[in-house]
Amino acid sequence: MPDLKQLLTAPPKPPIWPKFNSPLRSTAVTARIGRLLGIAFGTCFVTGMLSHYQYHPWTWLPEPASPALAYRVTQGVHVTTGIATIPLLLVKLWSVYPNLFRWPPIRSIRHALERLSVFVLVSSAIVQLFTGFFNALNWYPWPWGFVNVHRYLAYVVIGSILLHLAVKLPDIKYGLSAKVAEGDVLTESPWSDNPASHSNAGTLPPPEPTGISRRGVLTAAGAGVGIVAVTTVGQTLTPLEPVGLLAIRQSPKGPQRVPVNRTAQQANVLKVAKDPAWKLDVQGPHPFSLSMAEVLEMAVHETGLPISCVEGWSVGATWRGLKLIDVVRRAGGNSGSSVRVHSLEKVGSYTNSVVRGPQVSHALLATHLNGQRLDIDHGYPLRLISPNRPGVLNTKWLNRIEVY
Ligand code: HEM
Ligand SMILES: Nc1nc2c(c(=O)[nH]1)N[C@H]1C(S)=C(S)[C@@H](COP(=O)(O)O)O[C@H]1N2
Ligand SMILES: [Mo]
Repeated sequence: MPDLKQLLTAPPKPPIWPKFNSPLRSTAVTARIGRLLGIAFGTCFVTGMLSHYQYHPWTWLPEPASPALAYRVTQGVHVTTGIATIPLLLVKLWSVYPNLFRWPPIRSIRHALERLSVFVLVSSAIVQLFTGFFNALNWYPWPWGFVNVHRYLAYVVIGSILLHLAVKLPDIKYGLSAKVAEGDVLTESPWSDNPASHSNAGTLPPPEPTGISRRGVLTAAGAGVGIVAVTTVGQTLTPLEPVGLLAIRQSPKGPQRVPVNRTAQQANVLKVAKDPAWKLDVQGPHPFSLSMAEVLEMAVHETGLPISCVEGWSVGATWRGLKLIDVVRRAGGNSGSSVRVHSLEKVGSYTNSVVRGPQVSHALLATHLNGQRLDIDHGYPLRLISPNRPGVLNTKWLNRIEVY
């Protein structure tokens, strides 16, 4: 491979060039933070793919109905680990950013490619974490749709992490085996052209720490992550609600102690949902319809199920209503049928959803929430609620059901 260094003999270093002498930065510190970061990104990736699957389950493998809390747990873990990863990423970048200032900036084609892969990794990770964070805070000013970009970026992030691990393996091995208080320090000493040999490993005496120690850096990073996690997870782990500073949507903040994703007014259903002539139309081999009085008469089944929003908040609640499977059977279907429930809401992505597989036998058409007739914002007069189902698929303001 032609060597760039031979082509352009290293230009002189600019007269003003930053110096980095902090003994706090070292391969041992970076490798430990990197290990945590890898675990966090891996967890985000796996739980994110689960969320994607539950949003769009395969026909041949419909989502299971149990454990009922699974989506609450996996999506809560996704958003909490994701947000808690932000301080960790910042510390990781702090620990390595002097590498940006090594001279000359590019030494060979191989080195240039390695720099490019680091650039892709860092930029995709930053965009992923920050857009995810703001989306979970319900503030999304970017012009591109969140879900698809977030998923494709996830492939880029995970791919570039794997490449990064492969390239840095020797450094990682060295860093994890070195004691935090000892080991090399990241200085201005020349970076080896050969990434397989560690730059400073063992060539420098351990520096005398000044002020905060390397252990202190790791402890501070851990504390930062812990504080962010604890103040976020309150949006899904009810006992931590009181400290949920970053958890903007919590159960006390909506009617009947459940947050509201979109109100009846926003969905433009205020009038139709209150229409006294409302009825539930059921289509299938034997179509029929139920009046409000008939629906309420059948609404004797009670169950405890959470609303688990894809955006990370969730809250447990008690629901009363009629069993979907009873309606399906009366229409001539059975537990193997598929069902599409339709909302009075007519535009947007919430107008209907499909129930399939085990959920058909477990879903409830709810009329009551936490002991009261459904609030208009929670889907009055009738809404779907099903175990282990993303909140977004628990359609509100139902008026029609198709059994097929
Ligand atoms: C601050 C960090 C993060 C936050 C707050 C966050 C938040 C979210 C939210 C709210 C969703 C649901 C989107 C929806 O269906 O409306 C989601 C889905 C997802 N997330 Fe994240 N995320 C973060 C980081 C990550 C990371 C680091 C990865 C992977 C490396 C990742 C991978 C995914 C995937 C694959 C999905 C499924 C997308 C789909 O349904 O097609 N996320 N995330
Ligand atoms: N018709 C309709 N159904 C809907 C929505 C909606 O906007 N319109 N929001 C969904 C989302 S994203 C969630 S998280 C839950 C929230 O239910 P809640 O508002 O009763 O808490 O309802 C789901 N069902
Ligand atoms: Mo949601």
